[in-house]
Amino acid sequence: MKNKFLASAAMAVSMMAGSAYADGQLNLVCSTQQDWCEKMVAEFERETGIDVKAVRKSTGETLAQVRAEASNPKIDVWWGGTGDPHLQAAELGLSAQYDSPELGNLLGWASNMHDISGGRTAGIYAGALGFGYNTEIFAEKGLEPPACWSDLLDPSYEDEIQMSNPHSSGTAYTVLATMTQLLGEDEAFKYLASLGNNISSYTKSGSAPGKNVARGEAGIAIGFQHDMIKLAGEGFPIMIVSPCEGTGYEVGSVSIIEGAKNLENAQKWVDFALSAEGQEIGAKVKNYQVPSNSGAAMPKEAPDFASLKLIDYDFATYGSTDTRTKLLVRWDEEVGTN
Ligand code: S7P
Repeated sequence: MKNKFLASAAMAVSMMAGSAYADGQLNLVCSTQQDWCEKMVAEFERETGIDVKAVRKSTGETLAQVRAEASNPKIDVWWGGTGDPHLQAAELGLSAQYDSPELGNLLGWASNMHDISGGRTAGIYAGALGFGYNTEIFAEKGLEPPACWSDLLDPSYEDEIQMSNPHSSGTAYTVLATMTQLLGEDEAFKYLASLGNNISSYTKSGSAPGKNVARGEAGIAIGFQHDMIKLAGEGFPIMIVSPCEGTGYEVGSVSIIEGAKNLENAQKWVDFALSAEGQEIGAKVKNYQVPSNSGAAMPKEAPDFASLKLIDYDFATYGSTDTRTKLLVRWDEEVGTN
């Protein structure tokens, strides 16, 4: 792998000498945590000599930018973030088809994203939804820890819960899609509207509720378990719960943007992001998603998917424009944000 990137770097440098300066650049949007984005960029730049301009944005926000810039894309590659908006980008022709040589090394749930998107995205990691509660706040207020999605409706949790906004956040859209798959659409919206009584804030980013709960600004966060495991590992008083009814999960994905100005460099990024070496960078900065490359080491802190009660998440349906649009419109009409 390393030699391949070194060879690519040499090629990029020689092309830069004789042609466009853009051959040595890459414009990246990361929808992962900032620390993972920075470390990936540093390693990729070191391996390839390509100069990466990176910015971190939530998943829904990135999809909105990619849609707005369709006729003149500013982003070359979109790395990370929940798979549904990547699938929607693929369906809308906003991402480019690419068959990385690493595809054969991916686990089935990750290559499935490539298959259902017509080759326009691929899975890089998986993460399961759950909740985290602040053990100090719970002890102080004498609250009972939640075990199930249904427990979150308990009036004792009034204004104690935070989740993100499904328009900006892929995490919250995964919650919306998960509840729809668990309860059926009408019941899911009844549930989410009741849950709204206990929500103190709908944040823009999916990882913000966990961070706020860790700092004692709220009692319960709904989000990805790996984000809250990281906070617990850093010493914050947060306990992670996997809901008793079962839970949904994401397949974090990577997509090259259609019309990317630095296409070859974008392909090199995808190869790196799908490689075992590239995926092992996450755990070095305490990001504990499950890697999609079968050769990548599993972080020991990652939730054990085999022991979780996971729903059979229907990515083709919940990543489609029709379903995503319908659920988000219904969210605005029946839940909204406060
Ligand atoms: O923090 C990592 C992570 O949980 O964030 C991604 C998320 O979609 C991006 O945040 P938004 O919810 O704000 O869109 C996940 O893919 C990833 O596991």
